[in-house]
Amino acid sequence: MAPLLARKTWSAGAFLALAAAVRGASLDDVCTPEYAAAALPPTGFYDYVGLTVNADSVTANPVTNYTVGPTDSVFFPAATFDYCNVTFTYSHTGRNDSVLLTLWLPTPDEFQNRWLSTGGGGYAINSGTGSLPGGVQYGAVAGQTDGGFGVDQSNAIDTFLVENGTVDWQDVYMFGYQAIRELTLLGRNFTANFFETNDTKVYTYYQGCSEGGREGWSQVQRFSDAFDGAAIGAPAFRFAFQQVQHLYSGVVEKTLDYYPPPCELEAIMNATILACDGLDGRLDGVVARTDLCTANFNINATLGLPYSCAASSGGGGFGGAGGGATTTPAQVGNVTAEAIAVAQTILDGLHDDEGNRVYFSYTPTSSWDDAETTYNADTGEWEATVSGLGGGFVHVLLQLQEGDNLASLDGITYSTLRDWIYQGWNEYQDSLMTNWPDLTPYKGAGGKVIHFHGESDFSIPAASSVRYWNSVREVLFPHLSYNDSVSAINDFYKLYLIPGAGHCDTNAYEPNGPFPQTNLAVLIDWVENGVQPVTLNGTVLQGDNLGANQQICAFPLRPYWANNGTTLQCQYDQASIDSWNYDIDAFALPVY
Ligand SMILES: *[C@@H]1O[C@H](CO)[C@@H](O)[C@H](O)[C@H]1NC(C)=O
Ligand SMILES: *[C@@H]1O[C@H](CO)[C@@H](O)[C@H](O)[C@H]1NC(C)=O
Ligand SMILES: *[C@@H]1O[C@H](CO)[C@@H](O)[C@H](O)[C@H]1NC(C)=O
Ligand SMILES: *[C@@H]1O[C@H](CO)[C@@H](O)[C@H](O)[C@H]1NC(C)=O
Ligand SMILES: *[C@@H]1O[C@H](CO)[C@@H](O)[C@H](O)[C@H]1NC(C)=O
Ligand SMILES: *[C@@H]1O[C@H](CO)[C@@H](O)[C@H](O)[C@H]1NC(C)=O
Ligand SMILES: *[C@@H]1O[C@H](CO)[C@@H](O)[C@H](O)[C@H]1NC(C)=O
Ligand SMILES: *[C@@H]1O[C@H](CO)[C@@H](O)[C@H](O)[C@H]1NC(C)=O
Ligand SMILES: *[C@@H]1O[C@H](CO)[C@@H](O)[C@H](O)[C@H]1NC(C)=O
Ligand SMILES: *[C@@H]1O[C@H](CO)[C@@H](O)[C@H](O)[C@H]1NC(C)=O
Ligand SMILES: *[C@@H]1O[C@H](CO)[C@@H](O)[C@H](O)[C@H]1NC(C)=O
Ligand SMILES: *[C@@H]1O[C@H](CO)[C@@H](O)[C@H](O)[C@H]1NC(C)=O
Ligand SMILES: [Ca+2]
Repeated sequence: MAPLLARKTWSAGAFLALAAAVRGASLDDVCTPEYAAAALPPTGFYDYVGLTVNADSVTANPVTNYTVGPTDSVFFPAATFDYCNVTFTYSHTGRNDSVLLTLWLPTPDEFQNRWLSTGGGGYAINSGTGSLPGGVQYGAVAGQTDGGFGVDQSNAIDTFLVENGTVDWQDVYMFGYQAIRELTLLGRNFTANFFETNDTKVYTYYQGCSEGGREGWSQVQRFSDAFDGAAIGAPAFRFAFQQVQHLYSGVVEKTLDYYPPPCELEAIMNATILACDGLDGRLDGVVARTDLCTANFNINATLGLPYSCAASSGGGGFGGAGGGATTTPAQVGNVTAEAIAVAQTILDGLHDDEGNRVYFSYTPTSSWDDAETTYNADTGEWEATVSGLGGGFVHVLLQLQEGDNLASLDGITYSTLRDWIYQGWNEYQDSLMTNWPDLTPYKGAGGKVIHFHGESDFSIPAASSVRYWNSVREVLFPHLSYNDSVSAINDFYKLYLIPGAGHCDTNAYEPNGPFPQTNLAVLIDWVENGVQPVTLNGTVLQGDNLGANQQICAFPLRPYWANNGTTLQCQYDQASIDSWNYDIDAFALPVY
């Protein structure tokens, strides 16, 4: 007998009729608050996980003909489907809190025994339902959580302090990993009950990018049964390093006392892409080999290059560091030695005042987002911007002051950044850092990971993902040769660098590059049919080649277009592999 039969609280006759027929039922038959409430996990389940679902909170309504266009999302292809929109709240037993889950259920005839957990971005714990269609179109119930942050679900950092000086550890840990775990446990149990899967396995998946990528890793690193498969993009893990490094570009500008107009840095980037395009064997506007770009292109060559950008009325935007409208004057000039020095120092990565390496930077084809200066209309000068992602971390989580950013970068040296990283690493090692390299339990349970990262990512360095993949490889397979360890890690965890892609997105500056839009289909095939991906399926999602298919090489193999740019080869290139390794010697501990 299905577990829900024992728990139902209303008319037994009506319920039994529905339950027996769930697979043949229509959406309208089952998409009701009563039916959904009956599928909530049983009381014993809550005792075990320390959660209490509020049965009175359940809502459910059918939604028909929901449509995703071919380029509406980079994370899943076009689809039109009906779904059941279910929400309910739960609390932690003994606490008086309330966490809201939102679940999108496929229709009974489309359900394929799958559950998908999803995450957010920035300091958001979810993507405002933007990630849920990716599950439903593959026959999965897709879920997200508000982490208990309520109105702050899109900016959880607002909840990380009780008051100045007092950390709200419950909220930090919910954000760190607990909320996604609870989402998965409750969601897949609800799914099994709702669709009466009985003893049939409900495959459990994850999809997320950036902060959502960190959230995915937070599960894979902790729970053997986290997921059967996870598709994880550009994770914001190694959190203290990742957040503080957002401040580095501004500190470089302050230290060198030069504040390049954004157009000047964009001109350097454009010239870099142009110069490096062909190094991968194909002139297509995509720099598939940023390592060859770093090795062969000297940005000093851009000295004197004319640049010109029109004035902007700031029509679209408010915000910016100053909080005002982003009105900027026309920017016309020639690339200066000062701008090149700023750019090169940023590319070299953060070193402390003694010259020891603290972290690494973006690839040279990445747009200079962290370095983007702010125009001060009062002085007519460009000024360093204080990155909110980095400044918020320091202000709130290190200095324990309510608010959302540091007031300025005055007095901050490279060694200050080092010390902030060390403090954040130390204090949030078990909650936010998320770079535990031992994946033995997850691997042992048969879990799979597809990890990808745009090679022109301007917000999380691509080298961050390479470093973690290498850490896992070395920790799990210390006694194997390099090639054997690559083969061993590839059996459950594959890393793909996406040529030309930006941060969790396509890149307007390199429009002909692919994006792995069908990752969930590839992952499902790996998990359920044992088809381990070799290259990763990619699709061009903009520009003249819209819709074209391109395959993406698995690291450490690197792309090269042979036969005059017509044939993709995934090559073993020792110099390229080595170029992703950095000796972080500013700290005594290893940095995984
Ligand atoms: C699960 O069990 C219920 C009750 O015995 C039955 O009606 C239903 O068809 C079963 N579902 C599956 C997928 O076998
Ligand atoms: C749901 O929870 C109940 C009670 O702990 C358990 O018996 C059942 O196996 C769970 N189902 C799933 C799919 O997790
Ligand atoms: C959904 O779209 C299909 C095809 O356009 C149409 O036939 C159907 O009536 C629509 N259903 C609803 C409920 O709008
Ligand atoms: C889903 O349900 C929630 C809670 O009732 C509601 O706020 C939201 O508007 C619903 N969404 C859709 C698309 O029906
Ligand atoms: C729980 O919260 C509710 C409303 O937010 C309040 O009425 C109730 O007294 C609280 N219970 C406890 C035990 O704090
Ligand atoms: C950089 O290239 C893009 C096209 O990829 C163009 O729109 C932009 O104006 C260029 N910027 C500069 C400063 O030349
Ligand atoms: C670029 O030019 C600067 C200033 O002339 C010089 O110090 C630096 O060494 C040059 N960099 C490279 C990589 O050639
Ligand atoms: C930029 O350099 C060109 C020569 O290459 C020169 O003619 C022009 O005046 C310079 N423009 C500015 C704004 O300095
Ligand atoms: C907390 O700190 C912020 C920033 O330092 C300050 O503006 C605010 O007044 C303080 N709040 C209280 C309640 O002391
Ligand atoms: C490692 O594998 C690559 C092919 O992936 C091959 O080219 C290389 O020679 C191998 N290295 C060793 C030491 O066997
Ligand atoms: C690969 O991507 C193409 C579009 O580029 C798509 O048509 C195809 O279904 C995808 N294959 C898989 C296995 O998802
Ligand atoms: C190589 O490809 C370019 C276009 O990318 C074409 O113009 C050129 O003729 C080709 N060369 C040969 C030898 O086919
Ligand atoms: Ca190219």
